[in-house]
Amino acid sequence: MSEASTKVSSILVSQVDAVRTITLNRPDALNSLTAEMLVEWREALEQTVADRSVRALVITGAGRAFCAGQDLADPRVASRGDAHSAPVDLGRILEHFYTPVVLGLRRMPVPVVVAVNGVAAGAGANLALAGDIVLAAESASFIQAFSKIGLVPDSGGTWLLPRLVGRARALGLAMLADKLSAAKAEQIGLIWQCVADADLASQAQALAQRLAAMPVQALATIRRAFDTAGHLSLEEALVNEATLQHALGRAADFREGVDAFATRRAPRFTDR
Ligand code: T3D
Repeated sequence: MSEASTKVSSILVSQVDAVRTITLNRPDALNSLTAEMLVEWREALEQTVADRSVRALVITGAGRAFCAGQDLADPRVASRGDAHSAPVDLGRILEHFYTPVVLGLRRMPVPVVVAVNGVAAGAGANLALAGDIVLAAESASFIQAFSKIGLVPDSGGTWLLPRLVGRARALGLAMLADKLSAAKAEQIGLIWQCVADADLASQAQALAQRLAAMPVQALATIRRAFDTAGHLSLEEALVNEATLQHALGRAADFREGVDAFATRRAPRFTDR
């Protein structure tokens, strides 16, 4: 008699109307990241880019955690700390497995809502913060766990944290690696909003549905303009804004938005 085995994917993908949801799905390991999971996450992001029916993306976690960062028990991507075993090249691991996910989120042509349902630690915290609008349940928390194991914040942390909360707070978070509550994360501007646990999923979905009905090409361009402006002078930023506005001003969504305003009707945006 043959035994049927069902492979449970570490990444779940679902869709309601134009809102796709990617759920990190290794709840027994606090959704900590294995090589296989990072590849599946990257593939799910690539499929989202290719599917023009998607106009907003939600990222969340299954179970009690959002993501505990790198799976420290996965020998393919984590050194066991054994002095006699050959060290794993963490730089290579980051470039190969993590960077495509960070850039995939940051270059997504539609807005990205992250619903942080529980603890987000290490790379799990910084992948959450790579989203455009980050909601967190009251019971969720953020930990820049890297310094506890002798590493620097990765997955974009060194770039993101000072931009989000300023150098003083970024250094405090990264060096001390203390657990930051969702309420405090909202208070210091690390995330958009802390919401009641019971409301997280519905609020994230409602927000994503609202964004999906907006001119998403413009929303993705806003993200890109903010990311770019960080290293531009005011003069250069003004040039960049003119370039972006030049392109958006020729897009169908701009005509639709202005016409809808003038004729007092609800707009129907289609660009992506
Ligand atoms: O390739 C590379 O290594 C480079 C990339 C690095 C990127 C990184 O993300 S480095 C940072 C890695 N993450 C961490 O250091 C976080 C480690 N985990 C924790 O600090 C805590 O577990 C949490 C704060 C996340 C949660 O605490 P708590 O008290 O709610 O749960 P717990 O009891 O500590 O953990 C529950 C189980 O999950 C436990 O297993 P057990 O005892 O039930 O069998 C624990 O070992 C496991 N677990 C938690 N985090 C990880 C993990 N297993 C593997 N990897 C983890 N990251």
